[in-house]
Amino acid sequence: AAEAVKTLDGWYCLHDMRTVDWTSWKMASREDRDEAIQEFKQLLTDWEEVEQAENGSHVLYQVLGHKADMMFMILRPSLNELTDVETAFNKSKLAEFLQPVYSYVSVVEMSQYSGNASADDPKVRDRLYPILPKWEHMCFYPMDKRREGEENWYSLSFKERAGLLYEHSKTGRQYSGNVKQIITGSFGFDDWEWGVTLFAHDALQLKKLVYEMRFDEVSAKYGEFGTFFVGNHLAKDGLDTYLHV
Ligand code: 76R
Repeated sequence: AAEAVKTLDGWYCLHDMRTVDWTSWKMASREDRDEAIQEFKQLLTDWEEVEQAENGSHVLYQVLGHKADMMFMILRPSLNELTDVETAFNKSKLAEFLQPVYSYVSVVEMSQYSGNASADDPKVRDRLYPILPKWEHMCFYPMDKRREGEENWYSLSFKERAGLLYEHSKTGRQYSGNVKQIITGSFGFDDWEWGVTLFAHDALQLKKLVYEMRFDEVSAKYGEFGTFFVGNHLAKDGLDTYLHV
């Protein structure tokens, strides 16, 4: 067998997509809507405190298209804490007006193809336990590495895979400062092998990076992709406007 790469793993991650049931939201009384918004803001304030204490992080984006309306990405030190966040949110009043449409469970991952990064290195810690950027745009999609006939990532040698990922990282680094990527591993946790989360100030940078990477051998030959979600940052103080009917 080819040798599996060692990984460093950080915070656990939940991507949670919901659509808003605008019909029942409009039918609710003004008091009920206000109460739902206030309670949700309090939940976000609680999560902000967790983030300030560097015990996790979260972001909320407003999704375009019919796949979802809201996209949460939440990071916590354990699956248990992640479940607690999910459950608290599900019990909230706002959640009564939201339909869960997609979710993805994974853990922040750094693969160790080039040298041995140490989890004690502050730079490595920032990668494994990231405070998520609140940039204007976010994109999420899950992916696999193909295993079909001659094109089987899992039968390539360590050296071949490391070489292909080195080429991949050269493309990626050209977007440094414009796109921030977080790779999360989901072997054993969810339906695909990795989650890809990208943040950008300019939405076009997301398209350009993903397009350019399609030509890197690792993506061209071995990449298989799931559903894409793209959205705009939704800050706590933008919620009243977003939910105003
Ligand atoms: O960790 C590192 O930064 C070292 C280099 C690196 C690795 C090992 C790296 C850099 N990636 C690595 C691993 Mn990546 N990445 C993706 C996608 O759409 C596609 O074609 C693929 C989705 C994007 C957009 C992206 C971006 N990368 C991985 C792995 C794990 C492979 C394994 O372990 O087998 C996957 C699935 C994956 C997928 N990658 C970068 C980027 C960017 C922008 C960089 C440069 C980061 C920087 O140095 O600033």
